[in-house]
Amino acid sequence: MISPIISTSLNQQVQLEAESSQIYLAMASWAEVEGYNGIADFLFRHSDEERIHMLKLIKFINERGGHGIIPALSQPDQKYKGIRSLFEQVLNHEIHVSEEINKLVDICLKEKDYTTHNFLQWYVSEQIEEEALARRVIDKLKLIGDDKGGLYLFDRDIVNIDVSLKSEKGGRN
Ligand code: OFO
Repeated sequence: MISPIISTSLNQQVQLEAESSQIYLAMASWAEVEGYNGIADFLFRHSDEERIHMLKLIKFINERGGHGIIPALSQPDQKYKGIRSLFEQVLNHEIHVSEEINKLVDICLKEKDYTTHNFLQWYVSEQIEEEALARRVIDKLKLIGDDKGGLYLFDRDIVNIDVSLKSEKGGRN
């Protein structure tokens, strides 16, 4: 059975994962409207992944005798200055998520909740991958600079960045 403090903290993370899903969904929709179909697909997939992260938390809280609370969500930005700044926003957001996961891990240790601590290790590894992926995308965009042709090819090939990271790491959820 999880303690009230663990339950509250996990539910805060449910909200953050749900907000992440919404943010990437808004980014995906913007990218699609702007004609970047490859980038849009990449972001739609990431939005789905964040929803899975949220569901995993809800199920865990409920299994451990708590109550997974479905949060109200704030509306994300609908417009973005450009592809590079969009991915810089992705990276900053993922860094923020990692910090919040680390705080949760810390709370588990203080509360001596080793079961939840163990459960959270999946999120710790996931965040390493998500940050690496965002950094990899930004590195490519730095190389491309203002070259429109380069951006066209990037939009076509972004699927491979995701796939190559997945195969290096042995699969992502
Ligand atoms: Fe990308 O954040 Fe979930 O864990």
